[in-house]
Amino acid sequence: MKTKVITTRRALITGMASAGGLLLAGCSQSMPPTYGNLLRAGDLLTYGARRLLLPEHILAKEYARSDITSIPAVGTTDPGDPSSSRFHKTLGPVYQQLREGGFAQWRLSIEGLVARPASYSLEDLQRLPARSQITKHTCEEGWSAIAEWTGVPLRLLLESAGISDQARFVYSYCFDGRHDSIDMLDALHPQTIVAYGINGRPLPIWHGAPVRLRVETQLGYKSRKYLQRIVVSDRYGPESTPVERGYAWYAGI
Ligand SMILES: Nc1nc2c(c(=O)[nH]1)N[C@H]1C(S)=C(S)[C@@H](COP(=O)(O)O)O[C@H]1N2
Ligand SMILES: [Mo]
Repeated sequence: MKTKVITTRRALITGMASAGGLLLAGCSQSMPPTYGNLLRAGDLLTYGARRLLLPEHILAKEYARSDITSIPAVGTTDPGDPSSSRFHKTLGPVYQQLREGGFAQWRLSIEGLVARPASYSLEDLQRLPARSQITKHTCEEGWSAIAEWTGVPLRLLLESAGISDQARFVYSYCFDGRHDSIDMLDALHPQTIVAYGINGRPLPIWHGAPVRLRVETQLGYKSRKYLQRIVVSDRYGPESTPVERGYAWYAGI
């Protein structure tokens, strides 16, 4: 009996996946890179539906200042704390040093498939045209919070570096080793920013200092804190993404 249920469920999932596949036939841009992994069948449905049915750069709702709520800090709250289980053995000590120097030595590099690799200090980023947005952060664990985020559109950094035609993904490497990636559509989305401010103040350590990503089109865990490097690539990656920890790669909302 048990086997039958599993078989039916599996058939259903496979069926859904192939119906999705049919729907998206010839439209490889609508396939999430995790396609083919049964456990990730949900990625296909949300990713495919979003990429097919919604206009390319639909904006996430923005709120008024009076809607701002308190926001907890979760996941890594200090990548420079050697007593934390999240302390990364090579990146942790680097972060610790950068933090002690007030992040004056910190640089964000833009690398990979770009014509002009670049490296920005916090001050460099703060001199570029900024965008502020009051948005709702929705965590997969069931809470949400509204805050104002200020930073540089990732698009601006990518375009000034000159993205190659082959570029498909943008990787974010973080000081706690929790790396991730988004596709070009989300990377170039006007609300995807490299944020250095929250509610008009510099980003505190627990919210991702000195800068974090804000990816307003997806669940909170895609808004990676403690950015170190941004790498443009033609293939899915990098190592140590949420997929390896059991989360969906695409978490559209
Ligand atoms: N580098 C890194 N980024 C991260 C996390 C993390 O542990 N490490 N946690 C994620 C999760 S699950 C959420 S909900 C948000 C939390 O951001 P906050 O702590 O500023 O509220 O950050 C996301 N980005
Ligand atoms: Mo989260």
